[in-house]
Amino acid sequence: MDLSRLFGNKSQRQAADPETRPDGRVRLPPGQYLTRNWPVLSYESTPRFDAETYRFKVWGQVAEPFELTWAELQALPRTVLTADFHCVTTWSRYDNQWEGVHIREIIERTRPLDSVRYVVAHSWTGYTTNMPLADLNDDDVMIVFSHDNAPLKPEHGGPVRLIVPKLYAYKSAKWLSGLEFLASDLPGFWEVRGYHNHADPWEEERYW
Ligand SMILES: Nc1nc2c(c(=O)[nH]1)N[C@H]1C(S)=C(S)[C@@H](COP(=O)(O)O)O[C@H]1N2
Ligand SMILES: [Mo]
Repeated sequence: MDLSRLFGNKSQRQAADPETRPDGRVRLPPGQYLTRNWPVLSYESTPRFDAETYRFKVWGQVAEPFELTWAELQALPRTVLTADFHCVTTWSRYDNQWEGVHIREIIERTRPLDSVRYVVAHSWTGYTTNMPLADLNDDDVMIVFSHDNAPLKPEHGGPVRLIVPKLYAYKSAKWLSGLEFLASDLPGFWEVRGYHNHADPWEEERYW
């Protein structure tokens, strides 16, 4: 009898549901549960988007501050990436397929000065969220326009949001309008209201 058909062999199990990540951490961070649907969490109501007036701004302590129109932002090189998403309210959603502009496309163009340690992501609603430059400047961080092969829905931050998979999702600003590079830290919307300043899911950095 072929037991692997009953239980699956190890490599098949890992392919279907890997329990550890390449960095050795468990896939599901402590205290999280897995959901297959995608909850909406916004403090503000879903804003309208105007492609004519939209600008993506990059400023602060950078060699080249810049401003892109919607068409210019759309025209940057595109990347597709699959990543897990972890909300501080304890749901996690695996294998989200994101398409958009890799963060390094922005960082290479703006060239943060050596003094930069932090970045604030801004939404056109006024929402902000802060993180160390080192957490933003990572292989899996993107400015995305689509999710699982469909345009990003307005309530999920469409048509453009930030995705920082390795931190709790409040760092993934919806309705992204810009990035501000700073030498010192500037806590954002939730960070001044009791959410942890750093938000590493594997350290359960949820609240103060
Ligand atoms: N502009 C804005 N971005 C935001 C939020 C918000 O309230 N406003 N909520 C954050 C939080 S707490 C989470 S969990 C995720 C939720 O993203 P989703 O609604 O697409 O699931 O968006 C983050 N980005
Ligand atoms: Mo959240």
